[in-house]
Amino acid sequence: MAAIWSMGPGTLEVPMSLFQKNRQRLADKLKSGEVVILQGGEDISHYDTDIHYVFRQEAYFTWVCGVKEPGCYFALDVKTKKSYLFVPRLPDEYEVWMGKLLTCAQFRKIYAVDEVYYVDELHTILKSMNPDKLLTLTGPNTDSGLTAKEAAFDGIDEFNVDNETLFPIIAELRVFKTPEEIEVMRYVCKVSSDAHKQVMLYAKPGLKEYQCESVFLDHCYRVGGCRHVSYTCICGSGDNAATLHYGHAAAPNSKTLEDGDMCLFDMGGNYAGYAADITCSYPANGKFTDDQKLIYEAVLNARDAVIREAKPGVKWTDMHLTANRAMLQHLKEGGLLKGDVEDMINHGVNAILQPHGLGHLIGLDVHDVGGYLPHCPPRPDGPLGRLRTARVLQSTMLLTIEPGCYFIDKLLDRAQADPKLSRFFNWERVNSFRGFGGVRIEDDVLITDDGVENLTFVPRTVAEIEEHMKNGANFK
Ligand SMILES: [Mn+2]
Repeated sequence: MAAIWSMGPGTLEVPMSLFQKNRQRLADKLKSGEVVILQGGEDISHYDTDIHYVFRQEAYFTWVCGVKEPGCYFALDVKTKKSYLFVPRLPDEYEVWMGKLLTCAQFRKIYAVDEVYYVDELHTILKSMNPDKLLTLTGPNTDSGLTAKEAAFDGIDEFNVDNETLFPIIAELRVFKTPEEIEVMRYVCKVSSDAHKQVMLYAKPGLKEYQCESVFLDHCYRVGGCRHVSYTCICGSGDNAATLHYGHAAAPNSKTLEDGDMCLFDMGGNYAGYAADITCSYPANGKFTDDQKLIYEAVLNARDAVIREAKPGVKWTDMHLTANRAMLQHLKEGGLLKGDVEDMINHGVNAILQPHGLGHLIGLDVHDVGGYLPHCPPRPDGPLGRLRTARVLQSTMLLTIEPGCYFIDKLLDRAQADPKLSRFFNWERVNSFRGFGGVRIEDDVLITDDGVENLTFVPRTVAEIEEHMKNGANFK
């Protein structure tokens, strides 16, 4: 029987052939005589205690083998195309506290790798392969500024180690999703979309933001088998919706939803390591005011413009500006802005109202790798430097499209004080939106041969949202 992983009936069965294919794609890019060695994630304890964070596997490690346990290594011999998993040799006592110890043969079957050994055999087995080069993985994560942790083990200095070849190759491969990976992304986006729809039905004035968060977590886990979400849920209502990374320790989604608030809920489930990242914005009471509708539809126009125009060959930086133009035009028609839209962009009005980039690559990391690899367009100077990639779109890339419009006091004050920016705003109108918060609309989309496939299925128009919040209890 083909090896699969799932969280049980009703959840997606992920075939281990997904990871076999990734290994094949990797081997095809490397030379005979090279052996890849990756080190998986380790269990991390809460400070000095014996309590651990729920383990999350490192994403490159997941990409090559899908292994869920901590403390492992993985090797791929390019000459033979054979895959090797190395698991920790755990003491008998483990069985008393943690359950049955799996044998190497069992691991081999579960993960459909060619051979399994214990980590203490790693050095000997690698020696027996007699590689010309041992390829380790290290390189910059251009979103976090951190560095991928290179494999290390006793005796590695006896090998000819090359830590430069692998990183750009494997990061580039991760940018392009296989049909098997796209199936997992479809699933996790559907589960996350349904969870957002449940929150939308539940939300009402008087509830806490974290109560809405808990409905999302419940649906993702109970119905979709997603033990993790991809990032800390951002559940801002009212003015909190203008805090881009709300929901952190000092602002833990703890405000009460008020009648008249907009909600901006940015949440995504995670299944088999694959991330969703979806944002819905709607009135807490289920009915848009004219002002809420104006801002919402400005952002929706931006999203629609990108969905219309995104396709292979198009630059992501151009899509960002397409979104900005559509939004600024709508705000101008709504009386918040004045002047020429191109002029506004040249002076940075777009970055006052939407300080972040249009979106990002998504996959095994929510801000997925490959945004600025050496062969790609470099990070632009100036305001476009905020974008997480400046790449040209290609088929089978997966990205988020997430335009937004926020009323952030600090940025509005800056614009008001700067004559070059100030002249584009109708301040009487704009100042009446201070405290409004903001709107973001975020979809996860696949670039196809001639456009995009949207993997997100939530009510998006004003009419759809109002209908769902009023009558959506039996949604499918
Ligand atoms: Mn996002």
